[in-house]
Amino acid sequence: MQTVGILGEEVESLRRRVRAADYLTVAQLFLQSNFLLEKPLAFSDIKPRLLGHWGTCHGINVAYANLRHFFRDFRGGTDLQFILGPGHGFPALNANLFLDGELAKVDPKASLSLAGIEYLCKNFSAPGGFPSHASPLTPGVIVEGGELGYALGAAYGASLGHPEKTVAVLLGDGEFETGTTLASLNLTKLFSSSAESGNGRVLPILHANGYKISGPTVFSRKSEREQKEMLRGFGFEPIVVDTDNPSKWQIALGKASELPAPFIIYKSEKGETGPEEVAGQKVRGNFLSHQIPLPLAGSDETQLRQLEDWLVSYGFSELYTEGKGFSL
Ligand SMILES: Cc1ncc(C[n+]2csc(CCOP(=O)(O)OP(=O)(O)O)c2C)c(N)n1
Repeated sequence: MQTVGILGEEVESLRRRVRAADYLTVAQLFLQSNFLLEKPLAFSDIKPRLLGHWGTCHGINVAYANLRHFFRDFRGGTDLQFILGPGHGFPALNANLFLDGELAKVDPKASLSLAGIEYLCKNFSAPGGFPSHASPLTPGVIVEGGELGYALGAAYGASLGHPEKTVAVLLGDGEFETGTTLASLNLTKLFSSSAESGNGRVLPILHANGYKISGPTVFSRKSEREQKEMLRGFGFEPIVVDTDNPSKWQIALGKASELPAPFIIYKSEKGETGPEEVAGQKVRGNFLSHQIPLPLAGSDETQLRQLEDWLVSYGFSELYTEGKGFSL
């Protein structure tokens, strides 16, 4: 088996990258001004209409950062294509495309500067701006965000005839209840990624955060043994990662790269790194984190301060300095 040695500084850099993406995700959801928190957050800094999805976003940022590190830095630029099933987690994808400079290639206003951060945040989920979900306007997108179900099938399709490519596809455990996704599991029986096949590799990652919009998911209520047996029955070789720890992620990606039909199950808490409890209700680790976890941030002092604490927790001022840029 291939072992992946990951240095302390790589771990630190991955953590910084995820913190930056998380901060920019939350800022897109809530802020219309005061993007660097230069003064205490005020009601006037909050967008008048809060529209977007938080619960899935930290997991997207973790998966994206680790895939990027493994394939680009460790694997020397292997051709990686990333497909996001839960396209409602678009602020996370948008944050990553922004940090990678991919957004600025098609939209120069999204530069890696305060003006670019303002542009990103103000225009998220705003009329004429970035849609709330992944859309055809998103650089590189081949699966839109609005309708769950097609990501896994699209991933197999994208790898056909591209032996150089690995297609990593992040699926939601709610998405995993759609007929389309479940039927697509049969593709392991129709698809080969052997050297002779001329196809690339597909790496499904199931983001099992336990909840969909308004309740628990079926997959995450199965025992781990049942989960693995289900996937083995379809021809996959499951690997479980139950943390956002970069070392464990890099090891899991190393293992996956050695298997013919790997399938990563990523167990997380829905809304991880966000508020634990809002107005007396459990939000983190619950479906209440699915969309906007602090819906009254623009009018309720307690929620506004919770938002401020949440944003401050990422330590963005250590990651970005105006004039110097990002240090990730
Ligand atoms: C086919 C389809 N049915 C329903 C919806 C509405 N919907 C949007 S997000 C969501 C929950 C998705 O849950 P999951 O896939 O687990 O994603 P996550 O928890 O990571 O947000 C649902 C049901 C949809 N977008 N597409």
